[in-house]
Amino acid sequence: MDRLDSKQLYDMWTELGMEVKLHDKLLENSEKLHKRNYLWQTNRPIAMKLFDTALHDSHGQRVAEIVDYRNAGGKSIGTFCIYVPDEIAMAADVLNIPLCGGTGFTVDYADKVLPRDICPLVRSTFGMAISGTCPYKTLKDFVLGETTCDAKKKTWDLFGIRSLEVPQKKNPVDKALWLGEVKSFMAQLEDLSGVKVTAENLREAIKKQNRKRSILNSISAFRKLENPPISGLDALLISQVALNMDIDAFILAGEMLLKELEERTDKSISAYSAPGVRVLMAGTPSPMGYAKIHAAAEMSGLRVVMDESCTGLRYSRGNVPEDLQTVEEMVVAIADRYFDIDCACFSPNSERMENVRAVIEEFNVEGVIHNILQYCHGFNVEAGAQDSIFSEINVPSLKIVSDYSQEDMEQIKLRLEAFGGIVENTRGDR
Ligand code: BJ8
Repeated sequence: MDRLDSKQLYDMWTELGMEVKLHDKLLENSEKLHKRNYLWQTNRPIAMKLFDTALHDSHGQRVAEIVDYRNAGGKSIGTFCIYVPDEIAMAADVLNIPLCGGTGFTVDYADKVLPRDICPLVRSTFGMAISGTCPYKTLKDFVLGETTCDAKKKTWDLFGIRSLEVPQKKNPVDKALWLGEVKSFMAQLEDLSGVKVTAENLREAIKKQNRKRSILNSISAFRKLENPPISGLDALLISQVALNMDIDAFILAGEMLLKELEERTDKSISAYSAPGVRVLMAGTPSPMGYAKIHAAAEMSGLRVVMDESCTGLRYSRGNVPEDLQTVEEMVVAIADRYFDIDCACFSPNSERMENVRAVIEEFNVEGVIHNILQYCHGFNVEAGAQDSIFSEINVPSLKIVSDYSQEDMEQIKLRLEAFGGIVENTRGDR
């Protein structure tokens, strides 16, 4: 569709019942942060402009596309977690709109309804809905939560949101429960859209979602190089917008970027202008709008060579087999793929320990930053368990617990600079 001009965008937001003036301020704030966090980089791939635009469009042109889609009878749901199986939604012809908030701008609004001492991700998301600044508020047939952490579960209860039951353990009984949930999710979406999930449409959806994940993983593979042609910050931006962009547009943009990354590699063009310590970002997700810790790290001379969070490898790891024949076989394989996600809501969560250790080796990681959103107890406590593994292999780590405010940015940078020095000093011990 044609790009909307500012008057058309204004009209669209008004028709969607949004608080347009407040939303303008939110956009102003987001643009400022985008400039500060990303645009200081001097050697970005040209194709990153596509993802900058996607970020910008997430409150404008992308919304217009979804308005069009719904006006033509398309169905959509709002969700908050990477456990929601995208393949099933796509096969049932229902658009899944991830709604996790990454802006600190709306947190104060949520604080009128929710306790202040819960995770900023939940407060930001609900602050957007409550303040009239979420353009997707009326663009969905229903919202689906999930039973992961307590903050989310209880917030869904408060707002009367149905939840997908994500078990807390990984025993056979839990796996059977999860498969049942995935099947009931499928039936619910079929009812909503009137589209039956068949072996054909499900296989196509599997292939498309696999392609999207493979692109993300191929981009990540360039970060294994000694001089990565793409920064950790830009890789984060790509993961963030991947959740919001139209999947075909994402695949196209991703393929263009991959071509450019190959060319940059051939010509030894690095995203970084100076040598730097290679770090893994581990822990909680950094949803669109939040890049404070990644930016602070790379501004402090560190290189974020992998991110194991849900806005990183946890989202893209593992494809679904494409050669299965029946809907039942495919649904089981999809349920298995999502059941393998290593969120800290699981107890125990030994897969995550193994996965992180493997990433450290694969990406030649020299230090780990535990990037923990304040009040996310699961990831915060797990950071301690991981540290005992890291000390066995002499990989230093640093835990940063923070929120969406910007006040602590300079202090965090100082801590990260000092951490870089510690890692450099321990290089000989590994
Ligand atoms: S699979 S990490 S997207 S639940 S909201 S758990 S940060 S206290 S987002 Fe998540 Fe799914 Fe797990 Fe990933 Fe902690 Fe905050 Fe809870 Fe959070």
